[in-house]
Amino acid sequence: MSDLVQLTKQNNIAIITINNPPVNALSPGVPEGISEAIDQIANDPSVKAAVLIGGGRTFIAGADIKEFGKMTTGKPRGAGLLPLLLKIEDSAKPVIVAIHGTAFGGGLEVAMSGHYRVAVAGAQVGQPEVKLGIIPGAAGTQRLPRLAGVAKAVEMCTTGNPVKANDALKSGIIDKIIDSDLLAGAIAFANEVAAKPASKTRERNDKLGNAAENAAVFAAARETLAKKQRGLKAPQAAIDAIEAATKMPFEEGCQFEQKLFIDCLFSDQSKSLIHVFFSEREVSKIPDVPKDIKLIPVNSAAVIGAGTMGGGIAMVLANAGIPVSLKETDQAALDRGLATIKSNYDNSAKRGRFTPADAEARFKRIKPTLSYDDFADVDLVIEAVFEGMALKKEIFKDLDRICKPGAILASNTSTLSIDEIASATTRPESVIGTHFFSPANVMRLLEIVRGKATSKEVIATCMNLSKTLGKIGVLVGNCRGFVGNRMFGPYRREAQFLVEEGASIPAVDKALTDFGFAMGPLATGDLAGLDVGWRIRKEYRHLEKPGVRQPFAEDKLCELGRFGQKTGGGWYKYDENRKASPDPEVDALVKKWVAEAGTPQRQISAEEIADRCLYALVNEGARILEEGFALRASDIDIIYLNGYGFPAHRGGPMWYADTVGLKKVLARVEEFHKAHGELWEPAPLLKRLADQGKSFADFGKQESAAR
Ligand code: 3H9
Repeated sequence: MSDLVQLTKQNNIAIITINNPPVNALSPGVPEGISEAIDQIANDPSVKAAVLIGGGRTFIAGADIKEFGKMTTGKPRGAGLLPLLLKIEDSAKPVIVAIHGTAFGGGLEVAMSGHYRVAVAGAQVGQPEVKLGIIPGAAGTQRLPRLAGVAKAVEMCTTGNPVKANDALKSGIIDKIIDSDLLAGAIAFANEVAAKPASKTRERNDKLGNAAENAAVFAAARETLAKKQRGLKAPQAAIDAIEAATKMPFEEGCQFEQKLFIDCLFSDQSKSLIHVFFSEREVSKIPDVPKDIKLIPVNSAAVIGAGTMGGGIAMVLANAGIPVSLKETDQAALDRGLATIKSNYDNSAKRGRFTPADAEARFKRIKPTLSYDDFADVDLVIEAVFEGMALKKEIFKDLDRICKPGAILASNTSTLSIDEIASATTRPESVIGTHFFSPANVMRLLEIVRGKATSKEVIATCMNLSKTLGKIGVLVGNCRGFVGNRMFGPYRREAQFLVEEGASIPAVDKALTDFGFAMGPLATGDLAGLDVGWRIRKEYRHLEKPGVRQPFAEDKLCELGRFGQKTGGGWYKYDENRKASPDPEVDALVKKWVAEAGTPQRQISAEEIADRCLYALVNEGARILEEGFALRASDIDIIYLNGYGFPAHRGGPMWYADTVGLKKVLARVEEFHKAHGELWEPAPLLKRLADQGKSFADFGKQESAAR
């Protein structure tokens, strides 16, 4: 038998244990091993029943996702799962599936082919396939509604969200929760049921509902999808497959599911989402930082600045159980900051995110202060005052004097040089950038900026801390705007140019929302505040090359006090509920300004709008990658997916460029270069990879192989 699966016996109960660490995925060898074990059990008269269990930290967490890439490139390995599941279900001796950790995807599908399922209270079950752009491909859409009912199956298969053991028990997915040792409990359960007739899930039709009820469930689910998962293929297919379960015999339903599964698996959406899955795990691997490096314990923290960012960061720390001092320079600002935090917590409690007691406990972890008194002992300080180098240096000089040796001194700067900030201290090795995104307590991205001297311990601690804080930390280098904002500049620049060249404001935003962004670049500017970019542009005007075209309409809007949502108008006008509508006044102003500037006007297609904005991201991303400010193309993708609303099913800007093909991308960039001048100079890396027929992903691989 495959060494990934072991068959043992305890008296009359056979125990099939899967041992394929880390998550017992159904890699080649696992299904074969289970199949062989079932055969042996059938032939062993001393066995009355079998327990199927996972070794290590979990039951089967699903199919081996790495194998999907091989399937779509024509090299599938291993046996299909469907026959195995029929074999388990047809076993004359009942199979009791014992679940701990996660029974996800193919893992739940295996579990549902067993005759009974028992689980520890902490276990979770789920069909997360949609998160990978696919649907269950081993009869999950056919067996789950038979166990849990149609509505529950639709919910689980379209959202991909797991359910906890308690909920799984209530909905009929599992039969019992084992409070003691799982294996012992499962064996006891097996002894109880061994002599009883066991039912096969595929023959249980009592929960499949009636046509009228089901029609309402499917219609409601399709309506939700149209709103919340616009353009996504897999959730739609999941509903179709479950609908098939209610209308077709089991075998036909399985064939129908299989066809949809394959369609989804071969789609660009699935390839992109699988790329996202692995990229999210890759991002925490830093080639020159050893895995076992000693981390600095972070048991207490302080935040400087109680504004929007500082307050949000304090909440993030408090939410993770870390007590935090929040410092301001004057009482009024401190009170304002604290009031905002309090109201955020109250709202969370009202919406049921936390219990009132929990919200209170979190709030109490934040200690307001006007002095540096508590700073001598804290393990981590995050400075979050407004963007001004002189002020930041002054603060870091103070911190250097006050904080204990080894304390991590972090800045939340979004643009300024970490090295220059660190130069104000005598311990640049302890200084690092932790760039949160607004609102800090909501946005998942954390850019961790490595200075020239930042120590590996400090880097590793901050990467680890990002997980503790529920964030996804991405290590970036110290360049202006770091990775995210450095790329965002050209992206928004093109959006403005397009308006100045004749595209309507809603047309520019629509081209990007049609691509999948939650918001277009101009509406995003209005949300973040147009004055932010305006101030930065004014500060860095001296760095602009004379004679190189720059957008001007947004600056002129700012000069008129139109900063976006917060002033009731920016590119759009906003009502009291901040609902946007096009503003004819802005159209007239832009028309006047471009006429004065002599900017030629023309019709611009949605395709050109999207290409101009997206390839501006890609071209800058390529420079960043080549200059080494991002470790991998996939890290840039993670930044855009988690901080800038880039649609996950497109995989991120660099992956998207790879899917289009770098030759095509380069050709378009060269066209724009010819038409619009030197801002579109193709990045050398883009040119090189395109000429070599390679992708950004290939570049990442070469790099990591070299390290
Ligand atoms: C499916 O089942 C389709 C079916 O219908 C069948 C069709 C025929 N495969 O996340 P972690 C790796 S689709 C391969 O850091 P955690 C992961 O890359 C599948 N590898 O741990 C990482 O590797 P590394 C449906 C996998 O404790 C390591 O394991 N199932 C897989 O935070 C540890 O992972 C899913 O979508 C896999 N299936 O979380 C479940 N899973 O150390 C996906 C993990 O080299 N997985 N790895 O970076 C998860 O949600 C989480 O990994 C899990 C553990 C909750 C299980």
